[in-house]
Amino acid sequence: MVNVGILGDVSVGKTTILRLFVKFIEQGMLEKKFKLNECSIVKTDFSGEATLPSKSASKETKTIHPNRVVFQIGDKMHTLFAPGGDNRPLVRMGIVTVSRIARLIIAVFDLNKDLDSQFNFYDKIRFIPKKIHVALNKADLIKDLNKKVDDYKKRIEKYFKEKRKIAVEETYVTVAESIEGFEDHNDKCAKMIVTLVS
Ligand SMILES: Nc1nc2c(ncn2[C@@H]2O[C@H](COP(=O)(O)OP(=O)(O)OP(=O)(O)O)[C@@H](O)[C@H]2O)c(=O)[nH]1
Ligand SMILES: [Mg+2]
Repeated sequence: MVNVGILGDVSVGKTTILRLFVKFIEQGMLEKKFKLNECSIVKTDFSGEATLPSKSASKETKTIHPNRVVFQIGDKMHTLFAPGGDNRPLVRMGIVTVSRIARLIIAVFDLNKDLDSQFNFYDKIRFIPKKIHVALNKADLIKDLNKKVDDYKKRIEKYFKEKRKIAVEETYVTVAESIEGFEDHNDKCAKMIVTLVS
């Protein structure tokens, strides 16, 4: 049983990563693509998702209470937790809880957003395991992807090493949203989770 915490600043795509993974399992894609034993969803909880009052017409939702997906590969059960990234006290409670109960952490970054504001999110979390994994998400929105990935990867590793004494074990470049032409990056996103729990 592995608990995986998916953390990151607001709107980087944590909930979308969870939904993509659920879709992969429900459509039998995990077994097919990664030659795994039988995979199944045990339980999902997306009830902490809410459309917040906002001035814009956007229908985008935010995670208030952590989303949770319990799944099984073969006879092993695992749980993914994705708290919201917002700064509201109620949302922050979820972040603190998840950062303490998860043995494995995926720190998700939005490649299309400035890095310093995203580091700010981690500055506020006291406890993070000494080794983490990084997902650079929204790769579909970036033109010169290799250059951007190199730059973000270096700066993220430096931030965690120097400021937090945390080692980045692996960096994955992902697209969590189902977007035509980026199926390979969807696969990488699902593979990241499979690799972590294996
Ligand atoms: N283009 C693109 N959009 C994405 C990707 N992943 C997520 N999004 C979009 O980004 C927005 C925020 O996604 P969420 O999954 O709700 O982000 P979150 O990190 O869970 O947000 P909070 O829980 O509120 O912190 C949504 O409009 C998603 O459709 C991606 O890989 N590419
Ligand atoms: Mg969310």
